[in-house]
Amino acid sequence: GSIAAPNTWACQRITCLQHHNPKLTTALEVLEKHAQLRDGNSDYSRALAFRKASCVLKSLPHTLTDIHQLRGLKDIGNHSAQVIEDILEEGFSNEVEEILNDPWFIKMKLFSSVFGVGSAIALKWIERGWEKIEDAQNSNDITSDWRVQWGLAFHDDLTSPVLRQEADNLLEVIREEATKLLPGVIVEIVGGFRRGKMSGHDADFLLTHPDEGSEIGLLPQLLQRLQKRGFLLAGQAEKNSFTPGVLKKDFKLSMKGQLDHFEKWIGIMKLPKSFKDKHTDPSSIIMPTPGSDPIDGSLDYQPSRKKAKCGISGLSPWELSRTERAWCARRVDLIISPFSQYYYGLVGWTGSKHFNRDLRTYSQKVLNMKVTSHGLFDFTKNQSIPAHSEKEVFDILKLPYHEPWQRNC
Ligand code: 8DG
Ligand code: MN
Ligand code: MN
Repeated sequence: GSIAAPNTWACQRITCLQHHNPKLTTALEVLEKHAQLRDGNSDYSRALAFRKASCVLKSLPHTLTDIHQLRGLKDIGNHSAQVIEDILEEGFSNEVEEILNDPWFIKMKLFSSVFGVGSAIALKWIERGWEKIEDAQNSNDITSDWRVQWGLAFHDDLTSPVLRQEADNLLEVIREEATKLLPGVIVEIVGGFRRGKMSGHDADFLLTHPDEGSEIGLLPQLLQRLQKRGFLLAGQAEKNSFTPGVLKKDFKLSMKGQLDHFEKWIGIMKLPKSFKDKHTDPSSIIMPTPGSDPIDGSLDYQPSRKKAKCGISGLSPWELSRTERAWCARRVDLIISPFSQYYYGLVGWTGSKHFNRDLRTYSQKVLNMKVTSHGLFDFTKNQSIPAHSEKEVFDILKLPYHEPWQRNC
């Protein structure tokens, strides 16, 4: 018989990292990735359909054996159902196998694995006839985007998974430095690590302080301290662009993608290789030269040419990446939230991305509320509603509270 949908929305279901249908979800996520790369930013709908189906399978309490068990579930579209059926019956899906062997897909995946490269740039590189990362690395005519320059130079480092232990050690360093600047500061690991992942593509940290306003000015000072200790490789700070007016507009227009208005630093840090081991004492770490001060005294490092020299080492990103070094380049996001927005920010930056997306759609359609990383607006009551804990965010949204590790859809 069919399994009654336990709940209609992904944000109402429990979805853990470990589940009973990895073979099926891996296949569906290949199709999702393929759709993302093919349609770019212009059309999420195909990719979303595969993600929704994969998400249902992740929340099942057993291994699916018969497609009829999914009958009637709104999140299983025809295309996904067909693929699931093929795999259940044949052990594999032709469509998925073809994609995995498709040279275009393989190249698109490879190129979009570079920091700063999305499907549009990846496509351009393929059109130039490039096949390997080295083709882009060797070209002296590439985009001036600092992310792509560093992303290419440190591609090997940046595509090796960031370990939980590295994030934990970095958390200690950030907490230590931030607390010196602002006693009482709250620093949380967010993103995949907060959801219990053991590795990730970056480490995300959310900072706030209960005394609203005291967090202003923290980020530049924190970055300066991290730079002094040799942790910064390259990055870009963004100012807080939040105003109540902006929020109202966001509430009306539904914020585009994942973008929010928090002050943040998006960058690449140098983490000692010893951070991968348990027994480092992060508080004693000062990074060694060369390249310990590459940022030219400025917190934004955006070289305009590939051969741009950096800092006292005078090396280009590429040369720096080739030096004998005791550190690994790692993607890091630092986000600063005013305390009044913190719990919404915490839910938003914990994710998963699909959980957030589902949460927004659910809030809008079921509750006539708009939720973002900055707050929540109730259109029926025509007022915004503050939250003083993560649990309160769920309460306001009439959802059962789920721990971060249960939000892995
Ligand atoms: P991973 O790094 O382990 O691979 O996965 P992740 O930690 O879940 O993904 P992420 O790309 O690091 O994003 C972390 C969460 O932050 C994700 O759920 C989406 C959320 N998020 C926001 N605002 C923004 C934003 O402006 N940019 C990005 N990239 N993510 C945002 O709430
Ligand atoms: Mn992350
Ligand atoms: Mn991130």
